[in-house]
Amino acid sequence: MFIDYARIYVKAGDGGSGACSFRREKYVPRGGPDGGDGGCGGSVYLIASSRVSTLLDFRYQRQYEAEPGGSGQRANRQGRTGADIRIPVPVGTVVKDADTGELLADFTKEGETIMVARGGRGGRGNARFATATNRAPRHIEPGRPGEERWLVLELKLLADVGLVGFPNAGKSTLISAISAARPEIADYPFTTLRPHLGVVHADDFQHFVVADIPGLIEGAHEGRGLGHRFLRHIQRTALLLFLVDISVWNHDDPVQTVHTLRHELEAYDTHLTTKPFLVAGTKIDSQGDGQKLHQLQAWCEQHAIPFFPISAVTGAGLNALIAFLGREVAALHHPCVTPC
Ligand SMILES: Nc1nc2c(ncn2[C@@H]2O[C@H](COP(=O)(O)OP(=O)(O)OP(=O)(O)O)[C@@H](O)[C@H]2O)c(=O)[nH]1
Ligand SMILES: [Mg+2]
Repeated sequence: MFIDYARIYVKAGDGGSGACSFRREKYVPRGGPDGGDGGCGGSVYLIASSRVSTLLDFRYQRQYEAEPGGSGQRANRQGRTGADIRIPVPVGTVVKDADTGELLADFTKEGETIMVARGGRGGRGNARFATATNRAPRHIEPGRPGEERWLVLELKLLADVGLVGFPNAGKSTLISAISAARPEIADYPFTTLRPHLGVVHADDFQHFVVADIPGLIEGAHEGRGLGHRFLRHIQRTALLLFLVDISVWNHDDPVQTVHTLRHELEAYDTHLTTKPFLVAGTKIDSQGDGQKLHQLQAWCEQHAIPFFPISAVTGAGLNALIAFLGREVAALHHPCVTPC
């Protein structure tokens, strides 16, 4: 199951309390205070790991509590330090404080780590309170409580190009044709129920990552279809590729389709409509009289929007599309672009 949202509770360990004790040894009268300090409580960390790919684990475990520090001991011995907890989360996870909404982390690299709850400090033992005038203090400090809070974790896939289109537009067929990704493909709407990533080799030196997300429909922002749930996965892409089915079987107006898709993106996050985008007319092997293809192409030219007629089934137009995407992604200096 692909889970991309979770709420978890984290609690760091409380500090141990300081000890109240006096040295007692044979032949040493009035030995003086020797109560040690309490140990610090363990802290809670999140660490980005490529070994986990979804937030599924957080369905089963929602509470994470680190170990408390041990109490101080006699003979000036400090209490044991509580063990830390390190919770692995997928690379691409965004972490926020659930109450304040404050952004705590945006993990983009393997191994990145943040502390989300600091362990409480141990309290001081009575040995620390001895002064010239009070040589036998009985005062000690309790340990400080460990921090606790609720966190919201959101997984946002890291991709360079996001595929956006109505259900059945041919998004999954395209990503299967140009990468090793193998999402489900079928001629009914909402075949794809979770996002998929595919790596596309633009040439010998460059590759980029494409995200196939479940289809959008008009009214998605009101919860229709699968709603907006998956749009968070294209928020970080450098570029959007709109797929418009121009085959004879599809009766939607192609230009209106682009408007509807953009409208839905805007309703989710206005920033998405500021991203550079291009349009591909899909299924040109079945374009019939070509009327819709020409209509869409003319409209794109008029608005200076790059346009590519393609067929993911025959492979027509795919090389030109891949070359263009590769150049654009490289030009936008997206961090995902790396030499092969
Ligand atoms: N003839 C033809 N059929 C295509 C082409 N691309 C996709 N199809 C067909 O169109 C149907 C839908 O394709 P998908 O790739 O599953 O569409 P999708 O956009 O991923 O759909 P959802 O996952 O439901 O959003 C399938 O029956 C595909 O075989 C194409 O280039 N030519
Ligand atoms: Mg699909």
